[in-house]
Amino acid sequence: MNGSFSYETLFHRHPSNPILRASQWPYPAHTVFNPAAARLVDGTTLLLCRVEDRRGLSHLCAARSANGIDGWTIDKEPTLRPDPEHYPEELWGIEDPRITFVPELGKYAVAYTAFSKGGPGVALAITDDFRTFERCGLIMQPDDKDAALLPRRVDGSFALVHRPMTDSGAHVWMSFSPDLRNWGGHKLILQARKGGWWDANKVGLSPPLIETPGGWLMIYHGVKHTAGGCLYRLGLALFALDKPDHCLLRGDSWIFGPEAEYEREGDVGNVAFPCGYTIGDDGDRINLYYGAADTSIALATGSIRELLHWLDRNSAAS
Ligand code: BMA
Repeated sequence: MNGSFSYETLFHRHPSNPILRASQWPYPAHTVFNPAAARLVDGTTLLLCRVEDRRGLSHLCAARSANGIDGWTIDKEPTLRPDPEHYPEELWGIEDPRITFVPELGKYAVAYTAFSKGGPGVALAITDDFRTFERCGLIMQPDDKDAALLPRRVDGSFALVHRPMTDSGAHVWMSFSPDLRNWGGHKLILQARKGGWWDANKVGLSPPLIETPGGWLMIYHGVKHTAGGCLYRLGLALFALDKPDHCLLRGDSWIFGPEAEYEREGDVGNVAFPCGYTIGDDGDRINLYYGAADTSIALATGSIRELLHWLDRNSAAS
């Protein structure tokens, strides 16, 4: 390393960050963070935001914008509330959604964390308008979170990326289902590293997988435990297109981490936690929406081509 050495910047923070805060909400909200994202047919950017109230419990609320940056129209009331009467697993709220458009259904699948008495598990709901939702209930029992569906079947089965917590740590798994309700064929697809690594002990999917000609690109978060608390940062991995449970490449360094003041300070400092992205008309620009310090919502943009190029040059084949 010489004095001119510097790391590449793959994601650029938007100058108007944070782009959404609780103070903009049309009803009382403590914090807004960890949003799922989708680009609707008319080009509107929809964010399904996690909103925490002053009981400490979360629900989901949709915000829509023509340019994905400002001019947000926020639902006047919670869009998807926990429904513990019918779904007891939602007793302590619903959190961290991820949206996948599934052409076969002609609908969006929203995977989210349901916070039950038994811990956090993965729930799934289907919608075509983000106004009414058909719940599938809990599809992965606690402790499990950080889940997203793939947009199409793999060898005849739907595929779900998720992150169960086990005695050996928190690693990323893929499971398969014929009907979105019964799940099996579980495969460990990305393991947390050990020791001093930035992604030691705990990794999880961040936004849903990104389909590229070279494979499924995964942006994942790694959690480093330090004397000063946890650090949430992002890394890259690539999985085979026809075998998405097979990891082709994994980057060594993190590519994005908490640096800006709004990521460093908040309810949970040192957290940059994306749950969604949109892709620009050129098919390359990626708009990454993330929760900053569990307090507000921020945007960073990058190029899928550059992410893949970086991964080619900065990974050990897995
Ligand atoms: C993770 C998730 C996220 C949260 C992060 C930092 O385990 O629960 O919702 O943003 O911790 O607090």
